[in-house]
Amino acid sequence: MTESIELQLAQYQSEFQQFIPTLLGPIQSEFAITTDHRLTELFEALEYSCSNGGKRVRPFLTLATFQALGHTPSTSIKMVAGAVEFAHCYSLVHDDLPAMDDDDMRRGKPSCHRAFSEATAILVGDGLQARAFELITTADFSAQQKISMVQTLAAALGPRGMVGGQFIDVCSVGVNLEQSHLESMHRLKTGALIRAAVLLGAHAGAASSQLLHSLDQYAQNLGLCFQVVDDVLDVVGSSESLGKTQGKDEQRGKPTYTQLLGLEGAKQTALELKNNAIAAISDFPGSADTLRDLAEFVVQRQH
Ligand code: GRG
Repeated sequence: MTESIELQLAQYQSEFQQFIPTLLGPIQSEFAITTDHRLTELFEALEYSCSNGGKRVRPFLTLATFQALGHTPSTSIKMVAGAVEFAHCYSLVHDDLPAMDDDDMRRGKPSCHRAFSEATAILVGDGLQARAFELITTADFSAQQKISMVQTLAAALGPRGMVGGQFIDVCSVGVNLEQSHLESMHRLKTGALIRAAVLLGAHAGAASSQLLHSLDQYAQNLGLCFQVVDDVLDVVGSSESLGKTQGKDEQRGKPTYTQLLGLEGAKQTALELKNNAIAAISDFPGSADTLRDLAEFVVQRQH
């Protein structure tokens, strides 16, 4: 992994931070004759939930895929990338709720329902998800490209994607899952959105069906790799570096790769998945180097 991927990500993190007001849009809407001042708090909570602390891997993947296809980043692809991150932030806000993972910390600060209220956190999640789709529809791509992006993201977030994976996760506390079941849960819960991040970049970049297939293989391997590394970090990381409670999965009796394969087995699996991801785009030119570096980053990350 080149050192520059970390620098590139750091640069993108600060760029993303500055772009948040544009992504959220103004409080005023065509529906409100005058803006109710209470909406200010909702917007504060929305901004809080997508502000600093995130690695921004998913939107960066969208941009890197678009660039791998030979395009220069535009405001429109940045809006699509923002949509991907908003969908991710929604999932984190809802995942932290008492009825889900019940976590008080996220990205090194109190989780949304702790900083505001449970009702606000539910609405923030719903609001971020809706805004994600609005961002895609207002970006400057063809109608067909936007339909493909909306379909891809909706499928990734829905019952056959992240929500389905989360449901299996919630039902699996204290259950010993076989590896194949653990894998399909993670492919849905975490993998589906990472896959969508890449596929949205591919649709925006008008990838041919052959390139789309290679990028999809890359994304599926990377998505699963990301969650295997997450399981490893839940064991070896610290709450400080993770920005959330370490050891939570084990505490709650959740099935994980480390529990199933041991720490070394899980690390080995992550490496194999990373290698498969990179192999899937071996025919791509140098413009895909950022995607290769990102795969290395995912497996070597410390938080
Ligand atoms: C619909 C009520 C309701 C709930 C749905 C959507 C959902 C609950 C749960 C999503 C599942 C989830 C949160 C998976 C975790 C994926 C994961 C590994 C998150 C951490 O991602 P990072 O490391 O985080 O990229 P940062 O903070 O860097 O963005």
